[in-house]
Amino acid sequence: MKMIQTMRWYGPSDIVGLTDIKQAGCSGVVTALHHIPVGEIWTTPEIQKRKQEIENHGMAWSVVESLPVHEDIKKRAGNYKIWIENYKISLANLASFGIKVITYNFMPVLDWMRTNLKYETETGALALRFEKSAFIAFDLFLLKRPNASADYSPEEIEKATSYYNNLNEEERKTLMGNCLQGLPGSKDHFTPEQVLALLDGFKGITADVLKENLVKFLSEITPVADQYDMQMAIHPDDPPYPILGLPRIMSTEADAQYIIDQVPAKSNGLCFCTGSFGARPDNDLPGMIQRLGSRIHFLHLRSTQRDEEGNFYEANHLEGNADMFSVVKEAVILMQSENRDIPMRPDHGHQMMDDLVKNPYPGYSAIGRLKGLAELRGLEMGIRKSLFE
Ligand code: DNO
Repeated sequence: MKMIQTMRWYGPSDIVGLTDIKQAGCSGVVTALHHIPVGEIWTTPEIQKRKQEIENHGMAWSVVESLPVHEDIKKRAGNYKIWIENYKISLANLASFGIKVITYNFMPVLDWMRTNLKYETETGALALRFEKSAFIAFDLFLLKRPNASADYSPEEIEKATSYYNNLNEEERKTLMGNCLQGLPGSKDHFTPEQVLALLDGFKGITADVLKENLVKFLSEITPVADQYDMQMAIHPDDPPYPILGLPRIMSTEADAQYIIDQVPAKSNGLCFCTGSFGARPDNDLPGMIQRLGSRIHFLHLRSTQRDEEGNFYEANHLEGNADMFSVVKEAVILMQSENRDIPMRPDHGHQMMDDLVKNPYPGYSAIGRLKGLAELRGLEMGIRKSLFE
């Protein structure tokens, strides 16, 4: 049994194309119909067209990432019933083409968050970084979220203030742009006004409410996913703790266990992202694979390097805080014991060499990801052969 090697492709506008992904040695592609507005139905002609494009390059559309969940569903407000019905139709449409692993997340308003998209590592390659003071400075002085200061300690505010005072105009603009990145796959940015309005819509949605709304959503869609033998894969929160006063509910092993216990449907499972879960020191990644194993439908392999203050950057795939040897070993044992292949993608990569003169989606460089994939693939082969051959 083997990890199915894939890379994410953002579709025709992605400067890292299908020929690149094929040359990287992938058999599968992870993509989404990013041009369809969140909530609308993914129609069969659109799915078929995308699938055909991938197959024309000799690969399979292995995983959808993401079939996004409309904000109304997270709040159970507005037209959420329509969006849920649409979601079910999109699932059935995807299943009719044999596309059955579906990634999504339940992070309100924003997807992943980084303060620096060009953090220089010691080799000169650029990595993504989350720096607490920078983020707090964004929240207090650029976004100007009402009452934001109540969320931080006086020391944190003092550090963020001096961080901000040391930035020049250009650096402030860059920080603002980094924090207001739009959804994955879009090169548009949110405006501060848009984000403030969206945040306002989540007033009164506590972590408990959001959790219950996720459980209700899963109870509604998993019968369809089960019927077509699909695998739902929730992506953990990134970073795995509350930001901008918004609740985050998929940050720990207990969070994952909770939704599995509440919705035991066979299709209900995880996108096990070692970068996101691994940004918290209390998440025991290899142990989580042992305990959540049968629910892991998709692997994102990446490692973060944390410091004591809660800052982190994305390290080389085999370095940083994630014990990638043990992670891959547990994944190999899991696949062998359950007699199944699990799709995997090297999550993100540094911007390096020729990537530096191009403008890839943040984290989705060609060479940096290829390096990560090559290292992970070698690690897997070594472990598999030493254990089973
Ligand atoms: C970032 C990604 C996330 C992920 C979504 C899944 O690079 O890992 O954007 O795709 O959260 O829904």
